Amino acid sequence: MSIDDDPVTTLDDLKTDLAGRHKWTPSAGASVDPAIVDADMAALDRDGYLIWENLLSAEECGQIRNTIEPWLGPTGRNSFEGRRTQRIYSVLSRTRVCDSLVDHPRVLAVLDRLLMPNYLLSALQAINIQPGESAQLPHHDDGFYPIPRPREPLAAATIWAIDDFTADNGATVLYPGSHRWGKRRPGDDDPALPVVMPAGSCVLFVGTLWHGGGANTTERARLAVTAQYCQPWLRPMEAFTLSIPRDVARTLSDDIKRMLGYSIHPPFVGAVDGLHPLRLLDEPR
Ligand SMILES: O=C(O)CCC(=O)C(=O)O
Repeated sequence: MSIDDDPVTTLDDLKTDLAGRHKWTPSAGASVDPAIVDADMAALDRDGYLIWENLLSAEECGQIRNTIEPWLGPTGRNSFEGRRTQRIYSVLSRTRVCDSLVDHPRVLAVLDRLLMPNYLLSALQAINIQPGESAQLPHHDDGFYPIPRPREPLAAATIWAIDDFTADNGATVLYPGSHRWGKRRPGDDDPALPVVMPAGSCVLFVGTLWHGGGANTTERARLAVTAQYCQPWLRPMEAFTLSIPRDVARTLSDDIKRMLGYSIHPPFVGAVDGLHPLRLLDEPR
């Protein structure tokens, strides 16, 4: 074959994976029964969110709490972060205890269909809403990207309840169906749904769904962990390739490595020196 036998005449001709050594592989989501994923996708399309109850055991929630609680300190810098809300950013660079939330097969099975291959982890944060906190400003998570609505979601979020979520302790409040709205914002007449779910459960919603943290009128804090994901051609909220040393990255699951940015949106987005970024992890330490 001559070097002239492979002409590229349109951008579509460049959509294939150029990687030789590091070919794309299916995610852990491939282990989930496609009929189950079909049902999840139907709920997501209709409502903009879906809830999975009791994915984590009480022991797993306890382990996450014990790891995170000692780090809880200052409260938010504005009312969006929450003046009575404690946030731990970049959880992935601090502990391995939440990895199994980030690459949970049920989550990845949905993301595999919702987003383009090699979607990225955009944030991994713990959010502890303390007593007396008021409701957060409603927002949609991909609203930080300046692309007008209505449109397909550019991102998706999971919020994992580490405490029981109740209607009065700060459970996330969703506006069902609002993922289809155009420019408008939620008003007083729009039905708002507090995501009441037991500890260990997870709500996943698309980046176009309006939502916010709820008011906490109880005497106890509400702890959650949120993992957020975005299209592979967007800039994630947290710069994980800068915050996670390569020695740590080498120890992570293939799915998490891919979601941190050790992957490519073909043909070149995310490349390092023209090559696949996973080569950085192959190099001698
Ligand atoms: O903590 C929650 O329930 C939601 C928080 C949230 O949506 C955010 O901070 O962007």
